[in-house]
Amino acid sequence: MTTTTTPHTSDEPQVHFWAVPDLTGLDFDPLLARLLHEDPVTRVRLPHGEGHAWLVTRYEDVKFVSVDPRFSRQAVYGRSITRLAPHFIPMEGAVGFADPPDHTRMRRVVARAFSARALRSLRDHAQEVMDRLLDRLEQDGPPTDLMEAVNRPFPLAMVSELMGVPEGDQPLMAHWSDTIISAGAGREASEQAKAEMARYFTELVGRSHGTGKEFLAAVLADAIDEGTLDEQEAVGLAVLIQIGGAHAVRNNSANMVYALLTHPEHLARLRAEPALLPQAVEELLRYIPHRNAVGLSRIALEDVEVGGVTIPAGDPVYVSYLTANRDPAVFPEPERLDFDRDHNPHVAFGHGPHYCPGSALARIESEILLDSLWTRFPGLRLAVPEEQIRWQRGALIRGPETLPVTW
Ligand code: FLV
Ligand code: FLV
Repeated sequence: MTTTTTPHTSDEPQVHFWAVPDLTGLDFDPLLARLLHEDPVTRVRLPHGEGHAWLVTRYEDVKFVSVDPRFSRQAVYGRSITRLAPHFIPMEGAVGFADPPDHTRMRRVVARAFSARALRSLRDHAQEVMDRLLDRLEQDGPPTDLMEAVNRPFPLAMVSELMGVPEGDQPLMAHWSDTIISAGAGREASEQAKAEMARYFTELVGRSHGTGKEFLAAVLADAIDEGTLDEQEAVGLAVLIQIGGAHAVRNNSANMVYALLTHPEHLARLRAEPALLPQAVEELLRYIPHRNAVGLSRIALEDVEVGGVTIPAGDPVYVSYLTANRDPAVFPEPERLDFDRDHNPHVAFGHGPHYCPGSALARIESEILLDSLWTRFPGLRLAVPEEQIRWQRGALIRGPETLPVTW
C-alpha cells in the first residue's frame, strides 16, 4: 500500500493511490479501514482509468451519496473514470448506468420476477436443488471441494431458473459471468464475454415473446412488446442479474461457510439455536468484506457538500458499503462477528435506487445453504489448515478459490 501526496489546498484532500492488494480470508483492506477513521471523505486513484475519484466511507455519508439525485450513474457511461477493473461491467443502456425515472421504469419490470409468490416458489426450488447437490456429495464421500460441489452450482441453478436459462447452458453462463466480473481476465476477454452474453440473451428474450411464461426472459420480452423497455435495456438487465446471481452469491455464500468453519463457537451457537439463522445471515452480510476496492462510481451533477467537504460538479464519487458496515457510529464493536446484534441496518446490498434487486433471493439461498449443510453433515469441517486455502486473485468480488472440506 502506497500513498502519494499531491499538492492540495485545505479543502482538497490528498489523493491516495489504491494499489488494491489481493487479500486473504476475511481480512479487511487496511487502507479502507484507515480512511474510515482518519480521512472519511477523500480522493483515490485506482489501477485503471484516468484521474482521481472521491471516496466516501462513513455510514451516513455513504447513504447520503447513494440516494441523492445530484449524483448520477448515467453520467458515468463513456467516461474513463479511475477504477479497479480495466473495463466497465454493465453494458451500454443497462440499469447500472441509469438514473430515475428511466431507472425506476427498468426496475419495476424486474420487480415482477421477485414478487412474494415468485419468491415462495424459488424457496421451494432452492431446497430441492440443494437436496440434490447434497445427495451427490454424500454419495461421493469426503473430502470434497465445496466450491465446486455446492457453492458454484447452487446459485447458478437458482438464477438460471429465475431467468429461464436451460440447464445445458449453465456452464456457458458461469464462464461468461466469471470473465466479466474480474479485474484480472483482461479488458479484451471481458468485453468479448459481455458481447457473447448479450447475444445469448438477445436470442433467449427473442424466443420468449408471447410465451406467457413467468421466467424473467419472458417478462423482459413482454416488457419490450408493451413498450416499457427497449431491447438493449432488457438485455442489459438480464446480463447484470445473471452475473450477480451466479457470481456474487457463489463468493459471498462461500465466505459465509468459511466464516462459520473458522468461528467454531458461532457455528455451535447457530446449530443449537436454529431460529437465530436469519439474524446470523444478516450479521455475516454486514461482516464479510464482499469485494475488493469499490464498484461503480457516480458523478456529481453540481457542487455537493458531503461530510463537510465540497465535491465539485463533474467529479466522480465512490461509496464503500464495506466501511459503512464497519462504522462504529452505527455498529458498536464493528470488528466483532456478533450473532446477537439485533439492530443491524447494514448496507451489504447497497442503498438507494440501485439497491440489489436480488437481495431476497440471496438471503433465501444463504439461509438454505447454511441450514442444509450442517443438518446433513453435522461434522462438516475444513479438510486443510485454514492457512492453506487459496483466495481468488485479481478479483472484484472476493472469495476462496476452493473450499476443501471433510465430514
Ligand atoms: O450490481 C452491482 C454490484 C454487485 C455486487 O455484488 C458488488 C458490487 O460492488 C456491485 C457494484 O459495485 C455495482 C453494481 O451495480
Ligand atoms: O464488482 C463490480 C460489479 C459487480 C456487479 O455485479 C455489477 C456491476 O455493475 C459491477 C460494477 O460495475 C463494478 C464492479 O467492480
